[in-house]
Amino acid sequence: MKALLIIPTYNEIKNIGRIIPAALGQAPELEILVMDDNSPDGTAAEVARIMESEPRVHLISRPGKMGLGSAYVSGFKYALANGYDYILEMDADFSHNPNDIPRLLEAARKYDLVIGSRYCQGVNIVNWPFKRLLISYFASKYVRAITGMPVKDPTGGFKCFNRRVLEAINLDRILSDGYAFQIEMNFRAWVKGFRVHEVPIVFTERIDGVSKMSRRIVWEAVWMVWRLQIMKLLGKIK
Ligand SMILES: Nc1nc2c(ncn2[C@@H]2O[C@H](COP(=O)(O)OP(=O)(O)OP(=O)(O)O)[C@@H](O)[C@H]2O)c(=O)[nH]1
Ligand SMILES: [Mg+2]
Repeated sequence: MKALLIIPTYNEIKNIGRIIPAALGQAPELEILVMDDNSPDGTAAEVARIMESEPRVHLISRPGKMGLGSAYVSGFKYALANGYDYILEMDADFSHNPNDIPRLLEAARKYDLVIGSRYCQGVNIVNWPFKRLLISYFASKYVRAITGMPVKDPTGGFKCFNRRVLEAINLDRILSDGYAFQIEMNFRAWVKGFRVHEVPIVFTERIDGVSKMSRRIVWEAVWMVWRLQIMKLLGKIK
């Protein structure tokens, strides 16, 4: 069984050197692909240094900040081309706890898409301002109300795909980039009839490094769910 953990990075120099060993320690068969967008802080150089002694780490450097969604799409294509069976997503900033990786992989034996969920056992978020928590929580309700997709945490970025799912989805047709990207991947997998499952995780606000959250990313998600649902009704997503 080959598993690839994709970590997108933009200016994560304070986290990358710690998150890589923390993740590699979770499973002997796990490899890592860092998707870096030419971080000005030298994140890619740090990854290259780690790679000198760690063959389980891979790096793709893009010329500039091109967005989270397209970073994942490039990573997915790399994973498919290189024969990985399970493809995981995780942030670099320790918001996702690497210790949860084995539970995601375990569930991925039975399900096609496993989502680490902040909202499947109450609300599991540490250190978020109340306003941000409210937006995220009601966003998840909103997505469900519009699309009917039975996922409690549709915007989360800690998940594990079986390669079957990524093979079935036309990755060149993905429309969205920020939080909407996570929604869209879940939606397309669910519409195709794949088994989607959530496992509870605790999400912790980043301690080091700078957030790339923006209003644009939130608004993209607000209208994207309508676009996705309308495309489904028109038979353009099936
Ligand atoms: N390659 C690449 N990675 C990105 C880009 N934008 C964000 N990332 C990475 O994607 C992950 C999630 O981004 P964050 O900035 O943590 O976004 P967030 O979790 O919504 O917000 P905070 O945790 O508050 O910072 C982190 O590992 C980022 O470094 C991008 O344009 N390109
Ligand atoms: Mg984060």
